[in-house]
Amino acid sequence: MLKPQSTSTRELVSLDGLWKFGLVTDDLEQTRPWTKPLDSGLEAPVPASYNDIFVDPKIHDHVGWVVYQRAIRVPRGWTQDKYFIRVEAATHEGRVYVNDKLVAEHIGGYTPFDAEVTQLVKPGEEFRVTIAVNNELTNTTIPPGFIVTTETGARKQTYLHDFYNYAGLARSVWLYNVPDQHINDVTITTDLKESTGIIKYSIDTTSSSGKITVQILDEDQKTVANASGLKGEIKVASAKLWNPGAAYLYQFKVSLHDSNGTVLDEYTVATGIRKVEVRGNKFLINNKPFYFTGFGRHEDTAVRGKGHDQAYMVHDFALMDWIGANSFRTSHYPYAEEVMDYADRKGIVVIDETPAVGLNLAISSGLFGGIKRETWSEETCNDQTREANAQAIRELVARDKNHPCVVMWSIANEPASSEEGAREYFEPLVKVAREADPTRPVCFINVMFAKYNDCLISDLFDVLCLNRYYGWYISQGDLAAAEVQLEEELRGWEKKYNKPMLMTEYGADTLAGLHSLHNLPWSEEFQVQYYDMYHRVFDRIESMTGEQVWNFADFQTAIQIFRIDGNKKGIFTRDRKPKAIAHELRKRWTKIRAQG
Ligand code: GCB
Repeated sequence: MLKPQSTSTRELVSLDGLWKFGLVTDDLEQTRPWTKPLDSGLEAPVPASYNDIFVDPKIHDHVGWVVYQRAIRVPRGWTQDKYFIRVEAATHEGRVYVNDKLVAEHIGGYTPFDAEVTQLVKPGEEFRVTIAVNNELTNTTIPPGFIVTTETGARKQTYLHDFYNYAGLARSVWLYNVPDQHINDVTITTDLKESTGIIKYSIDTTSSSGKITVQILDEDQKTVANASGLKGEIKVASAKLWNPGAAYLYQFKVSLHDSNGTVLDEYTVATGIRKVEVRGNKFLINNKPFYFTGFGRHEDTAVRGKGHDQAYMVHDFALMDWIGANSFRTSHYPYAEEVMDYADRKGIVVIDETPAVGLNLAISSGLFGGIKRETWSEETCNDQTREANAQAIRELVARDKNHPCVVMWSIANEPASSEEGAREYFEPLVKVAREADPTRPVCFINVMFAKYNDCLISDLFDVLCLNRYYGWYISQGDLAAAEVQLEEELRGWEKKYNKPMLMTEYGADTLAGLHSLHNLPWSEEFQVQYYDMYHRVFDRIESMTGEQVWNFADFQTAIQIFRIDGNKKGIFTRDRKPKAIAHELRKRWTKIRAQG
């Protein structure tokens, strides 16, 4: 799944902007809205979630299909080429129609897919494209959800994860071409042997006779190595490494030639040479122990919902740099590809997560009292759910495998890992992840109910990633008791597993501007005390390998009486203003950063 790119042989046309937009309130197959121009009078921006754009509650709370439509012209020069529409994300199911014809279907809301247009429309011609998007979640989707019918007969989407079910076309849409004979895929892994960087690569093309050459360019555009053939190992002497906080990117430039040496296709992958390894209870990047500081985040802003926004992206990274963070987790789904490219360039370390969240029927938005049913059963998360989860892992790895910023895959957040059936569900998925990428560590994110003696799957993974809320959901407000509980538990994990241990979530809801002398939960003072307590404990535990606070910023959730306009555990408010804790974290993390 190579990201569309402009090269000497490829072009791309942005389809971002306003599209005609409409809700589908009757059966999609009966009404066939793609067969005619949409006449709802509505236009929706792409990229953006549609929910908060309009003021109509019917749109905000819609369950089912919506449609986006616009006209596109194929550039007249594309006579020798194949051309596609790339949808970077349609949450959670997308169908692309070219005029009256269905050309692509994709389930999974956060990974890209293509619709080929070549045979249907000639260069120079205009056509109508309709993208239908469905936001429904069921027991066999990832993430899962349940649709209920209320007393009024309305259909309502319920789900177990703690962020609003924003939907639509939240990322870019492109029209792009590739030459008839082209480069299909590039896979790059890197290693280190003393000061020599090793780049292992393999290339897939559609050409049976074409020849491949590879050129490695440094940041001054100087060629530092060459290779040829579909597979190989390239040595870069005295390599400049991709390091956390100090990114260095080589350009891995692939050319496909015919037998006369004429270039048929070209594609370039930004490549950071670095080595990631788990050794004992250490997480090593370039042979040095790495301590994660940073965040669990969300793609979430006012009005746009999950819509990708370059201004917020750059601003958020600037805030992460200001506060001294070196990493984040893409909680709880793959983020826009632009974010991964930017993290590569900025030297930010990423734990890359699938959308497998809410696989735990005992929890509702971090609180107990979810649906009292077994999580792993025929009626709930079953073999089909697991297959959707496997597909989400494969698609995530296929999309992000070449990013140096990605140091670990997280295949699920807080599944019911102590419930019977968890091992049967996860063992095959760990295999899928390791087959898709044998080079990176694999983790899952453990929930507070599945402690070291209860969790049935932790031994399958490389790193222990824990979300803990002592002092918040447990021993609410009592930080002295929480400190004892936290330390006891971390020591228990350390003794049993002796693996690198990472706190991937810990936090307290905090209303910006609420102050108290009495350590009152929800006050800014309490949030400071809460984190102070956790950090005292972490500093006493040898195998702690990092701390990612929950959450970078306040974010929107489904309606819950314990959420006030969303989750307020942000270090920053939803509009990115610092709470008191931001200044405290900055002191700690800039010190850790300075110590290297
Ligand atoms: C969790 C979840 C996260 C929630 C958080 C909370 O454990 O992983 O998605 O937002 O708790 O604030 O309750």
